[in-house]
Amino acid sequence: MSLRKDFLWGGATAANQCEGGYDLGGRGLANVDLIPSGEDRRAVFTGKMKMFEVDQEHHYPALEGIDMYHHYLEDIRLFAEMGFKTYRMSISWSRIFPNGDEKEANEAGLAFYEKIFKECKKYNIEPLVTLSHFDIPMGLVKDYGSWRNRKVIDFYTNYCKSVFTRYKGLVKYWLTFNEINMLQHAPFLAAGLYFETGENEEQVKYQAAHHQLVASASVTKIAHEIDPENKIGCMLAGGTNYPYSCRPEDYFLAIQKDRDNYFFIDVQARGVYPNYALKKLQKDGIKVEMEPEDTLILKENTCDFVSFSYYSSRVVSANPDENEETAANIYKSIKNPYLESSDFGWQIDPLGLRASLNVLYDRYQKPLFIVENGLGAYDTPDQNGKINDDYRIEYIRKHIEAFKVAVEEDGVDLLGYTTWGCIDLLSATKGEMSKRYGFIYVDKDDEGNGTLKRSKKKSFDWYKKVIESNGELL
Ligand code: BGP
Repeated sequence: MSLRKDFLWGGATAANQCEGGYDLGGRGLANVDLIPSGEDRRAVFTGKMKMFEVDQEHHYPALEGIDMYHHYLEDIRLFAEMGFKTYRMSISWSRIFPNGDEKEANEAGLAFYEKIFKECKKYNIEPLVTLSHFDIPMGLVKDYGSWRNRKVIDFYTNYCKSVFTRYKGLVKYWLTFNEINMLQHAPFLAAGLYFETGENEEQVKYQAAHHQLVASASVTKIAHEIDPENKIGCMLAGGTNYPYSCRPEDYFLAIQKDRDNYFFIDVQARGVYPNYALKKLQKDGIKVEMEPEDTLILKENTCDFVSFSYYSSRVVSANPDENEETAANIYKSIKNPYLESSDFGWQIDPLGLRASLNVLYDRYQKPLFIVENGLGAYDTPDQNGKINDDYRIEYIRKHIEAFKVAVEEDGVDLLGYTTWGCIDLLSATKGEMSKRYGFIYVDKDDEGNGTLKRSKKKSFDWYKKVIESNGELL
């Protein structure tokens, strides 16, 4: 078995990290607009610090992004030149429903994405659209407490119904929530949740998670009704947990940590709360309020495919002395002595991608889609202004080799691969430009200065050949 003939090669972005135009076309403010760069960033995205308005003291990088709002024609043309078969992007919810609770969608917002999807179609690029990539209208955060409130299910459903209807025939691949398990680690970023002092955070998070899970299943049903061609995916922040040693305690802790992440996907892909989760909630005294119809909605509307991001594996240890930590996406991991790290301390583990594909396929038996993978690095132009990013080529090449073996030797069913940040964009963890992932360089720095000019890096031509040869020329 080799890669499918129609394997979906491409790249991925998210509105809040590249779009900008935050107050144009009638768009309302979103949670992600209000996450500043700098010292306060982590406190805000974990929900410990409340920020409800744009103020003078902070720099909010998402307000401008890389101004794709005005550059999308040029950007999509460059993606087409690389031969993209798919382009993963997200719709900014508050562009369609500025406050979140309106009855009617904002026409200017709908028209904006229609132009993007039509542009993709022109080049035979299949859009893969995330309905909520770390975003929710601030109106729903302020007036309803975000996903802790059951009413938000209806607002999200209404939003999804509007876009499924409007883009019927233009879009068929959808993801309901980006990295849904990030709700546990970055609740304001992932779900617009903030906490009052003394509040039981776990209780709030699991209640909000339940609402997202029901919302995800409900819109899966609607998407299929509107167009049976629609394919709806769930999306996991992936990366298996390795035990630090072969001590049974370490191995069991790794199982438990994996379950914290798989919980969401277990519900979305299998349609029921797993026993381990029900027992954990009971043990921790968490009471999730559910309506009688929820069980059936979840059961009858599981996802069509399982997508995930993969940057690295993680390590856990039951021994508190073994705790030399390293950055690994939004939450940390113990350092793995067998792996090298990126400029930002994220450990590099291509075999871990093959492992994740196997674990996920064994667990769910659904088609998989790698929707984020890539190397965030500092790029320095040479004397001619060119970025020779051999390190990025090397990283991506090794990960492609790993997923090809998972398909060819292990029999995993893989729909496609979209590298993260195919064009340089803002980092989610840092809110800065200098952590770059792209095949396309964007002239902009961490303070927001630059011409926004786009230029091709060395990896641009390399990835083009990879796609042309369906992964044979690496
Ligand atoms: C994932 C997010 C992306 C992206 C990526 C890389 O968690 O889904 O939005 O940003 O991580 O993270 P960073 O940008 O911090 O390097």
